Amino acid sequence: MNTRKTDTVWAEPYKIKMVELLKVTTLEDRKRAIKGAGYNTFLLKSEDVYIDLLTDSGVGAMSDRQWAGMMMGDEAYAGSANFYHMEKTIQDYYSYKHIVPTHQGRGAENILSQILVKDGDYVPGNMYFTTTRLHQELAGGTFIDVIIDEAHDPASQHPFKGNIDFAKLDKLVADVGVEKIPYVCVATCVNMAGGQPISMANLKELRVWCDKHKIRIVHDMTRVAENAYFIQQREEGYSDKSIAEIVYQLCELTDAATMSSKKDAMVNTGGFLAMNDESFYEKACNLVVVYEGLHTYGGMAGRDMEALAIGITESVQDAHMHARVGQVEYLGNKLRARGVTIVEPIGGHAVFLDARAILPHIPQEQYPAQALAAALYVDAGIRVMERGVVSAGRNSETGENHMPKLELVRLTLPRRVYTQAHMDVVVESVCRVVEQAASIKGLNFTYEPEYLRFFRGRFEEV
Ligand code: PM9
Repeated sequence: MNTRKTDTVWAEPYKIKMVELLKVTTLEDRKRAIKGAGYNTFLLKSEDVYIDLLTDSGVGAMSDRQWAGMMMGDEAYAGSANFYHMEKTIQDYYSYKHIVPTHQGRGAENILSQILVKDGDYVPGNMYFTTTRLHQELAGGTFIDVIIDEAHDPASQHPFKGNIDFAKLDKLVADVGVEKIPYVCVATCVNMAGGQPISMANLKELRVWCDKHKIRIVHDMTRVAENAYFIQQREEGYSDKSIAEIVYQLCELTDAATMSSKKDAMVNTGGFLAMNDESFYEKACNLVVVYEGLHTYGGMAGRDMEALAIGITESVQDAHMHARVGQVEYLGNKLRARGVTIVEPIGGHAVFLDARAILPHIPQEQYPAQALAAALYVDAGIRVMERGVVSAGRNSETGENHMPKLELVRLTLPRRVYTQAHMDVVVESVCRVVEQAASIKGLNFTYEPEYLRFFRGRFEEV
């Protein structure tokens, strides 16, 4: 089945074979749970959650084919048959020649940064991602944001908010020189911008720019298929191309990639570093055995590599992606129609609430998005995630808080997991919380971890 711009119906191209029962909690239970979790939704127990929209990472529903593949796991220490199947699938669908498996995306980021980033380097990218930037910094680099300004404006309707601003790249070259720029990091469907795509035209222009300056392009391809869907729907000249063709073209324009397969590719764990360059591959093989495992498993079980190979083929099906993004749009459109301020346009993996607009009485120093995420959990047991000043962390040199323009709460949809009725429950709960927004209080840290503080930080009400 093929889907094109004109199709408005996005019914799921699958039926449900097994279900997982949910626990319903009381308001008192939830108040107790969020206080015990220090107002951090990452510290809640999953059994206390009704609808879990914390993340789309590792929480998708695998297909019967993927589960069948799990039974074909070849758990040999070296040379597992599943590795070769996965390697061939990545080469065929994503174009990269060499593949180094890792336990998840940040494993690939660690190896990449250790090989390519030197002390004093600058790594430009289309907006930061938490783990990606940290690995660049730990390797001695400094992240430089070169995304277009529209990406920092939640109300902007720009169809490709993930685009690179070449004036910002040129300025960086003029300021520090090309020798201090090991690569440009390009994410497809930029997570922290609200799941916003980069256009093919912008990536082609980047290819020309990077060839001119002899700088590599490293692709964070965690949500490449969602990006391809938006290109098919929005960009001139792509409406007749399949998602699979667009995904391949996007990857072909880049030199290397890091992948967290827990998202697009619908497996519970896994990732990889991929590249075309032989000597880079040799260095990555040297490091993967230190940090992850042998180069033919890199921290993944054989069965997980098999499920990943199958998941990649399912992730690029047009009907799958139409239903996937269709469900996110269903939720976003309903919230917008009820007057809730969300990031525009609606993204690929999540609907993002604009916490600044919803809680104007809470200053950014009191973590409005963190407070809104906690309040949403208390209302109906729906778990979401802060994506604002807490996630942004501190400047590694000055120790000052990064103060991002985007102060957001992310309602992230796991793939193939929840129904339209669940989305309706979410809409009702968000609207209730927004109506009572004036009663939500700001937060202060009571414990702030050194790295990636949003995962384990604890708070109290102001
Ligand atoms: N993303 C997410 O929920 C899970 C961890 S942060 C809460 O959005 C990108 C664009 C990601 C990403 C993870 C990683 C790291 C890299 N790039 O989590 O290590 O969205 O597999 O991947 C999360 P791993």
